[in-house]
Amino acid sequence: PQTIYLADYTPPAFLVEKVHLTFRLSPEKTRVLSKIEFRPNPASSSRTFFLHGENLRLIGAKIDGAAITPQVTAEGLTADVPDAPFTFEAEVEIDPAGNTALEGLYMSNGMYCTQCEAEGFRKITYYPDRPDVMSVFTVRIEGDMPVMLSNGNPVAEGDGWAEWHDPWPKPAYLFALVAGDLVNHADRFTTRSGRKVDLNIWVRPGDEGKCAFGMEALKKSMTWDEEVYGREYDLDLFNIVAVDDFNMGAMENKGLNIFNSSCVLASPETSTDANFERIEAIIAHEYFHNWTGNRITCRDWFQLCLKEGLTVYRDSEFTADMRSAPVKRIGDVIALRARQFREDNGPLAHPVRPESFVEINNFYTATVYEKGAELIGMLKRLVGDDAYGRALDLYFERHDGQACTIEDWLQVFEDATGRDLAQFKRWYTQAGTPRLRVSEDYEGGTYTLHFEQHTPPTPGQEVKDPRVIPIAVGLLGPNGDEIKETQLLEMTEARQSFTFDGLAAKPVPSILRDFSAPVILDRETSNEERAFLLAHDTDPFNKWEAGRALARNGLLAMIREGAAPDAAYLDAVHTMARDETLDPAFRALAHGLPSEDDLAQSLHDAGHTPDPQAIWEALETLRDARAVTMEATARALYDRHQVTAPYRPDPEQTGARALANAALAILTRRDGGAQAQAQYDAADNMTQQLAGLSCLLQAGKGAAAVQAFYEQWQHDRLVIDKWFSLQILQAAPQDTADTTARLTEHRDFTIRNPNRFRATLGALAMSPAGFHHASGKGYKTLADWLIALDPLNPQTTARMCSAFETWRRYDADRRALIAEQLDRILASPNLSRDTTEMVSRIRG
Ligand code: HT7
Ligand code: ZN
Repeated sequence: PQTIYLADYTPPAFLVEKVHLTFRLSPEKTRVLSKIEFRPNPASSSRTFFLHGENLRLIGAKIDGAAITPQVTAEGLTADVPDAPFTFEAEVEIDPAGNTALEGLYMSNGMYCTQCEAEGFRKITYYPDRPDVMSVFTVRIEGDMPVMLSNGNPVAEGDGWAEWHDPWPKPAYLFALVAGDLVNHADRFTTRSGRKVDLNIWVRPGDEGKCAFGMEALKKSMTWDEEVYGREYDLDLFNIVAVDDFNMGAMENKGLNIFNSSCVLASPETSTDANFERIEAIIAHEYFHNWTGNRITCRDWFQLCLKEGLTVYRDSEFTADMRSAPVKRIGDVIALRARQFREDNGPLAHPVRPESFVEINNFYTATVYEKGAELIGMLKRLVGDDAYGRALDLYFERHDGQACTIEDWLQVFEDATGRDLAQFKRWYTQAGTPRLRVSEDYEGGTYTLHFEQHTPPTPGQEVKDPRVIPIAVGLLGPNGDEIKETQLLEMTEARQSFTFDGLAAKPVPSILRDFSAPVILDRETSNEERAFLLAHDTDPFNKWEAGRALARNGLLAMIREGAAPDAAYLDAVHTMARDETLDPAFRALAHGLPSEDDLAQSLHDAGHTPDPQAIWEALETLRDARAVTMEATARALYDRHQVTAPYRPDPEQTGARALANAALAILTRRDGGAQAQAQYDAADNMTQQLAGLSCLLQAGKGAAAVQAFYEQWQHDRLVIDKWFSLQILQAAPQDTADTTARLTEHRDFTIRNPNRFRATLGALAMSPAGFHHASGKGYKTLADWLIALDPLNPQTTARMCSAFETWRRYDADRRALIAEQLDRILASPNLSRDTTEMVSRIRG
């Protein structure tokens, strides 16, 4: 397959003024008629006319009304065209019902729906399918569907047809069409300048009772973007549609967002607190794209982080404002380390702005999204809040309606602040997580922190230059008081020292507060100091981090040396649990232990070969020891934090339930599941019911509840996804692969629905001890199913191959078993470009 390089970018030869599309819908033979007004691009010297197009049956084409016979290949068409504005027309036939890849126009439960990002529009008709070609779309839909939607505003409708017009020029990846038997949950929003906007969430009949939360989230997002970024909505209508078969979470098509139903439908009985929070964040994310992505889009797909990093950053700010900022930050860092640090550390490492790709769908990664968002957070820290506001205003003013690059983005910051960002740009171009070694000395009242940065090699990038790293530091006195408030140190050299004068005693440093940069801090320190920071640090992130480090160190000693559970950790976590001045949500987070994958990476970093079974056993031993120490406290916490008010997915109730459920997990190790059964039986919401079921499975007492749960919820596909996942996640390591295989034979398992596939095979991949079981059956089960899925849905297959990305950490036997499966996948006939690229990169 062909590799595409950023360095090869050239502007489009032709621009599109207007496009008119007519869809004659039919499940297997939809006709798409296009009329496209082209003009030569003055910024291009090329006059080669090429339109992308894949899997299209060309019926006919015309230029300025005269029939032509273009040259057609598997990638698109070329034709001779005038060196002046002209109209191109084409009629093509496509097969939505046969489209299992869920890109382009496809069918989901009898409903037509599209997914065009990144390069799906070329599966609908011939078009310059690149984000720097922006045009005004008019769309006519003909069919016998009760509801037929497209972007923008409805202009006319009749019996069996509807016409839509979107006044905002957009790239083809933001095109959308939906047609089906849908019902809407409607509302209205008035923008601050007085525009009245109709809001709808369109769902399958029966789901209308699960839309209210999403609608509130949408209105909150619209208000927040006005208040915080001064951005108003720009159409009279905003539609959201829920779709069951969808490759990712949601899509920000102009005025017609399409959502995976799992990311919009919510009710207390069927959704957990975590689901509610995620739905709120995704609705916000897609809405915020209207400005950061749609009004200002990307010049090419290498610039994906321009819209995704910024929009993730904006949605995390939104959640921090709506809920608890520290809890959001800690959750984000847990996710960043679990997904992005893992990626940066392995064969799939790539810069936030990659320089080449084979299949762009493989670059919708944690690095582009989450590290991309961290870069925005660092920029804001470096320039300050006011300057950030000025830079964003300038960005919107200067680039509205344009397709931009990271250079444009950084230029705006340079112009708004006068700062030179040449060094900062390395964050976009260099892959890998910098490691920051810290040492200290104290003499005559002066305390010095010495830092040394180093970024290990990543594929294709052996040597890295030093980056600018914003390091937020505070100092605590020996009695625990804060003696120096947080200040931002700007590290620009490979090695750099910073001094603090006038100190009466050697302080305890709190370094990288609020996780001020996405780096790994290497600092030799004692458990006493970690316990001290856990007790006294005023920075919530570093307080949590201290507890996490204490737990990790104790676990590593258990795994490596067979040590007993660390008394300092048990004591500290117990004290913290009883501290009623602390937010319950924070305490629940502080009860979480490092993940199996996190421990495997720590062992690998320290030069040890991780044994997944030993890691799992150490965690179990520590949890058992904690249950002995904390039994009475867990009982008290459980009782004190029961929510008696009617269910609300707000931060207060969510925090209380999280802490009570953390206590329940502890209690279950002492009472054999009695309390969990009582909670399961009494639960009137999914958060409580699922926590009860999870504890029962953990205790080996889940059989009856698993059956009852299925019978209660078999009509609800999103709840049944949870049922599939939980049984796999809670299986003992030796049973994980067999449980997965058994569930793939269940009548409700289907390879065609990405949510169900991920709920099942994704759960296997997310259970390290089971997935890496020495027998190799975890690897084989996953590989079998990836091979089966690839011909149907390459995008989801390729994404799920990342389960194997850490394979070089493991022992020779496991490496051989994994290599065998990777080679087997690679040898599959007609393997997709997506999966070929991913597996080849992983295999190395
Ligand atoms: N911009 C979207 C990314 C996307 C996508 C979404 C759904 C299905 C396939 C997709 N390919 C790329 C989602 C977002 O970041 O908001
Ligand atoms: Zn996005």
